[in-house]
Amino acid sequence: MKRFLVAVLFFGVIGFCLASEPLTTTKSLVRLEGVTHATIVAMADKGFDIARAGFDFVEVVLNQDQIKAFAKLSPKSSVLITDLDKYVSDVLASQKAGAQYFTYDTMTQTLKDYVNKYPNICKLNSIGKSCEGRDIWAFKISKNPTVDEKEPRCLIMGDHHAREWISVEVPMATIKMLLEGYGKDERLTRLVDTRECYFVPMVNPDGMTYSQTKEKFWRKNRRKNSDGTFGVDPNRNYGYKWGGAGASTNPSDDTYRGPSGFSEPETQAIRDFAQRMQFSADITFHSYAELILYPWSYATGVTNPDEELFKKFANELAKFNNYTAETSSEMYPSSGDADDFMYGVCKSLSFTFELAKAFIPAPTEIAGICDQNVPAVLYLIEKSGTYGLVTPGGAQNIPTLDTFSAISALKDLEPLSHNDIVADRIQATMHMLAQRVVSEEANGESQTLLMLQQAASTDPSVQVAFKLANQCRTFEKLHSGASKN
Ligand code: 0X9
Ligand code: ZN
Repeated sequence: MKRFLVAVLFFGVIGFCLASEPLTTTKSLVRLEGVTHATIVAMADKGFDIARAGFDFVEVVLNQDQIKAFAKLSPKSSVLITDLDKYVSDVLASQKAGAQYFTYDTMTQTLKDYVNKYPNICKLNSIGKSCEGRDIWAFKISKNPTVDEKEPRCLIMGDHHAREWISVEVPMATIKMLLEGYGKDERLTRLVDTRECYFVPMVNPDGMTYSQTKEKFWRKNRRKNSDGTFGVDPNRNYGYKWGGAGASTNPSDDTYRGPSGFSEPETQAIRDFAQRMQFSADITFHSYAELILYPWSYATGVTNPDEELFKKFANELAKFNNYTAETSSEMYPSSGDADDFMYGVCKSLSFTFELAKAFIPAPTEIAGICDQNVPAVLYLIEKSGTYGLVTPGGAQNIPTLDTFSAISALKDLEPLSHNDIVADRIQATMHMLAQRVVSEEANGESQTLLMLQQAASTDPSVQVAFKLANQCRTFEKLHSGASKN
């Protein structure tokens, strides 16, 4: 009963907070304790800028009047950051050479330098322009980068939200690791040789630049809205399930969804790019909360047909960074998110990582956060060739998939083979391997058979494929023998 009363009071306060528009502009990050999940959902729905939510608490951006109103009801509430704008300028002031956050200009220059230094394994393309006319860069890493090869494709994105500077750093650190490790490290070389990795480290370059230069605690893009306010939340503007829960219709809110789905050039650029490329898997980086989220975002209680696969994959990713893996809407439902579009429309295995314990960690923490997360990104790149086989793009790649990845897919997907689509892809992969064994044998080669034999000796899930390959060889021998007679 007490909980019910508290919930009712909280709803009242939410209404009051919205009715009384900010009298003061200083924004703080506040932790409210003893909040029900229904209240958190209602707050998300009303356009509150929620940074982190748990079972009975929420960390949310509030102005001073809102803080006073909530404090009456949540005596255990505490202000985590008093002045968010000052916090941003302090972080900027504390930057030292060698431990700096990327800006749009330094990121662009770094990517261009990489193309000059590693022309055989990377390529830089603009996939569109932002509201203010900045190029949105997509950086490709793969052997033969100018050719669209039939290899598993994955996409790594950062900075949908302007102030989440750390979300640019992890994609950039992954790029660095792949380029510098190519030809030196066996696994990194294999990934570059057998995958097409795409990075869009800064989806929202205008917002990022505004956040870094005007010392504003800014989240959205820099669209000039029809009522004179600025900004649409790019992560409420994707067209799949656009306009539902957890997205605001008020242009001055931080979670403003825009006038229509894909009204913004930044989300249009990602939409067109993703639909053209048919990615098998993707990660969108945000901050903060140390979470790995997977669809659906737009509502609770809606079935994700690939839930089991997402859960398994997410828990494996979480082993690298010790983050908590959960359904996106468990945090709070929100519609128009990138991950729902990437999975719902593009059928990519799509994850959102909420990095770190703060929106903008101290610059000295950048390296540690990258070290913690780059291995998870490399794992996703690797698994875009195995788990990714269940996606439409992945299925198309089966005929040309490298043998190492194909055998990994048999091992990885076997526990999920009760799912019809997974079972289908396993069959297709086994037949592809058997055909490869037969055609190699016609040329006096046996590398695929030997790899299958070795894997089958330690892993029962490969034994069926090995038997099939042997049957095909025998059949082929009999057949070619018979046709000679
Ligand atoms: O609200 C968002 O867009 C993301 N959180 S953030 O604090 N970085 O703004 C969450 C995206 C995933 N979606 C849901 N949890 N619904
Ligand atoms: Zn975000």
